Amino acid sequence: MLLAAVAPLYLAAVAGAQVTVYGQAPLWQTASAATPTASPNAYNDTVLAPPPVPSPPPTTNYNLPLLKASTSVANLSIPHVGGSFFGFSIEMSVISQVLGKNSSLLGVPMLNLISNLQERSGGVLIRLGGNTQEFAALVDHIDGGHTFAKVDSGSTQTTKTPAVLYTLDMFYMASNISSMLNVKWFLGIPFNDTNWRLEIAEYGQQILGDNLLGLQAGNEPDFYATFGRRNESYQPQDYFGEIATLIQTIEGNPKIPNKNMLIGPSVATGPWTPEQVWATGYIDAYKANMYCFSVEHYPNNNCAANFNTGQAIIDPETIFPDYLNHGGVQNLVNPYINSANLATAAGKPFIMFETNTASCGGFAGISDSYGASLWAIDYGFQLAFGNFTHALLHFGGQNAFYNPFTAPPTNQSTFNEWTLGAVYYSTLVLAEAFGKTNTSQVVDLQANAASPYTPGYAIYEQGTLSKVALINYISDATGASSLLVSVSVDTGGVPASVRVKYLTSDSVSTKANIAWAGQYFGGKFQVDGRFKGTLNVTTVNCDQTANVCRIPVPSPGFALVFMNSADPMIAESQAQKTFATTARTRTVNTVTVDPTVLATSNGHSADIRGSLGSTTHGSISSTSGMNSLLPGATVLLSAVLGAFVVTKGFAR
Ligand SMILES: *[C@@H]1O[C@H](CO)[C@@H](O)[C@H](O)[C@H]1NC(C)=O
Ligand SMILES: *[C@@H]1O[C@H](CO)[C@@H](O)[C@H](O)[C@H]1NC(C)=O
Ligand SMILES: *[C@@H]1O[C@H](CO)[C@@H](O)[C@H](O)[C@H]1NC(C)=O
Ligand SMILES: *[C@@H]1O[C@H](CO)[C@@H](O)[C@H](O)[C@H]1NC(C)=O
Ligand SMILES: *[C@@H]1O[C@H](CO)[C@@H](O)[C@H](O)[C@H]1NC(C)=O
Ligand SMILES: *[C@@H]1O[C@H](CO)[C@@H](O)[C@H](O)[C@H]1NC(C)=O
Ligand SMILES: *[C@@H]1O[C@H](CO)[C@@H](O)[C@H](O)[C@H]1NC(C)=O
Ligand SMILES: *[C@@H]1O[C@H](CO)[C@@H](O)[C@H](O)[C@H]1NC(C)=O
Ligand SMILES: *[C@@H]1O[C@H](CO)[C@@H](O)[C@H](O)[C@H]1NC(C)=O
Ligand SMILES: CC(=O)N[C@H]1CO[C@H](CO)[C@@H](O)[C@@H]1O
Repeated sequence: MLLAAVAPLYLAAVAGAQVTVYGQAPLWQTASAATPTASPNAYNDTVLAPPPVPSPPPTTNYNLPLLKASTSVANLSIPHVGGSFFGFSIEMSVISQVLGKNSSLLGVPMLNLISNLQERSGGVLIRLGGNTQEFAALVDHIDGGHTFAKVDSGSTQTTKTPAVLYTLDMFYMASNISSMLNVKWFLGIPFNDTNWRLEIAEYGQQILGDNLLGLQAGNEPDFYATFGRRNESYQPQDYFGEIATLIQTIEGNPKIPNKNMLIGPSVATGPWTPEQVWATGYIDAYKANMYCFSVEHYPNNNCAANFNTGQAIIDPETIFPDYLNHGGVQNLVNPYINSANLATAAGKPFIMFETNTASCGGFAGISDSYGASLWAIDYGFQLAFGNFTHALLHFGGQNAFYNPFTAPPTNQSTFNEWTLGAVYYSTLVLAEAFGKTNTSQVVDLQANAASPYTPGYAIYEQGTLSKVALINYISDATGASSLLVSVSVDTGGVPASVRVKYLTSDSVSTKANIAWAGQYFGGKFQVDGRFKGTLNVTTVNCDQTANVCRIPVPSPGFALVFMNSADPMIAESQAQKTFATTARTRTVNTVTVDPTVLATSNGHSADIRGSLGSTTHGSISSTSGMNSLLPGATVLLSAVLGAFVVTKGFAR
């Protein structure tokens, strides 16, 4: 497994706006020059069978009566959601696979993909961290021009984790990206040592300045005891006490001028609920020191398959339907609504700091499918409706199925380009839906008699009905399950016509053939981060006499209906700012990690079994969304590659 792997297409940023580009495959050289045989998960071709049409099927023609003014709408979310709602979370051990080898070799497709989001949202939030932040260590130098490397952390505990080594250049990478695009960053303070290693805070603030928004104070602390990072008695009160000493240490450190940008508690809702942390007085005690409050959660996990934990391996086909209905995302968000409203009352953002389709890398055929695009759209809207201010989709590198985008395997970097994940399209959709004003609000319309297969949302911007979002989770090539949604508006009625952008594909199972308003990025190894094809925005004429716009939604399908034909998002297509790729060099990656190091990292079977056996507290995940997906199962929750966790329980 490549760890400090090299992203293949690189951009060298030099002073000013001028850029020099390296590592681009010549445009005439097609991917067919080398069809890869070995297939890390990020490039896996598994295509599942779509679930059958539900029986009985939901009504296909339904009415959606809407209110024009936000003031009349019950249960509308807080009024400051923006197009940057979805951001990204990059596991510290795979930063070089996503952003680039170093600050002078940044991935060009990555820059283009972020540029497309910025064009719609005004800015993009990225977190560098995850479980691997806990043992990460700043070093003076790494050979070969590398910014990252890995070593065995030397821990003999069950949580043995390969330590990420990084140089100061990590901060310059982030800073260089922010000099080209409006990207704001989150970093994480390592919690393996309560004598507090604070270099990441010192240099982060010094080098990133205002582009650093916050510093995570603990990553899934509810699993620290499970992983052996703390002893068995570790409880929310102990975590509370550690934050007090952290704040005290920061107060006394002149190299950390901004003392009030912490982020917590980032519980996984595994052993602890957020409420157990709030019960310590956490919010009132620390809100002055916080940038935001946070949680992390995944709906399921694939640890058994990807890390050989000894648990039953889940067949993706059997759980695919769990991702293709609205109840799944409601169950994921409901446990956090109380917390979101507490954060709002404290005047702070509330962020889902790390999430995706499933921890331990996601599921083949699910995480990279059009079904996952629909699921992430529904989940994103539901999180915003539940008063989250942002959600960060996690990157796990080449061994994960769920990445929003992935560089090619390093040894193919001279001829293959990048691979887009289905959930990247969801980030584009939400960016357009919420727009640039940071005043959007969303409401779950409980559409179609609350049919779980046909959810709908209304988006209000600056107090007025702006857009309607319609999902059809049903795959039905016959067309019999296509929807015709009759939208009406109270005050003033419907406009003469509305514009509609569709996210299309053939079935929920497909992965390459996905398009947003007619445009796409291409299939595996075909992505340079720029849209291909022509923008196609559909006009639907409305019947103003009858006060109705009839919006078709294919099966499966997603439609974003723009109620105002002058909405600037209608014309959004390729970002104006692109990063061209015109030159070529071979980059040879020499940093690899001994597979046995990873095998003994905190995801390994023996370790997981060991901690399962010794976990004595926790097991409270009955409130988690995962429960609805995995009734009766023993569940492993949480992060990515080599990072997880355990909640016992759910015995039938
Ligand atoms: C790339 O590396 C993988 C794993 O080492 C190997 O199986 C594959 O053949 C290599 N591909 C090329 C084109 O060298
Ligand atoms: C794709 O992933 C599935 C599930 O992990 C695996 O069984 C299959 O072998 C993979 N395919 C390739 C070509 O690696
Ligand atoms: C508002 O939320 C409450 C509580 O969840 C629910 O009972 C009610 O039906 C919702 N009202 C509307 C109009 O959606
Ligand atoms: C979100 O916050 C708004 C404003 O405080 C509130 O009216 C609404 O009920 C909250 N939503 C939920 C789901 O609690
Ligand atoms: C909206 O929020 C984003 C991200 O927080 C920020 O980059 C952007 O400048 C904001 N836009 C406005 C108009 O305030
Ligand atoms: C924490 O991690 C660092 C870097 O891997 C290591 O040097 C240090 O010894 C660790 N501290 C403890 C208390 O384990
Ligand atoms: C980045 O890597 C390239 C290629 O190895 C090297 O030439 C360059 O000096 C490195 N840049 C930094 C800032 O380390
Ligand atoms: C667990 O760790 C805490 C804090 O270091 C310590 O006070 C306590 O005695 C330890 N408990 C056990 C059972 O080792
Ligand atoms: C534009 O999109 C609509 C809706 O998906 C489709 O029916 C139509 O064929 C598309 N037009 C073109 C030129 O692709
Ligand atoms: C704007 C910025 O942060 N530029 C940095 C890009 O990275 C180089 C190191 O490779 C730094 O020297 C620059 O300061």
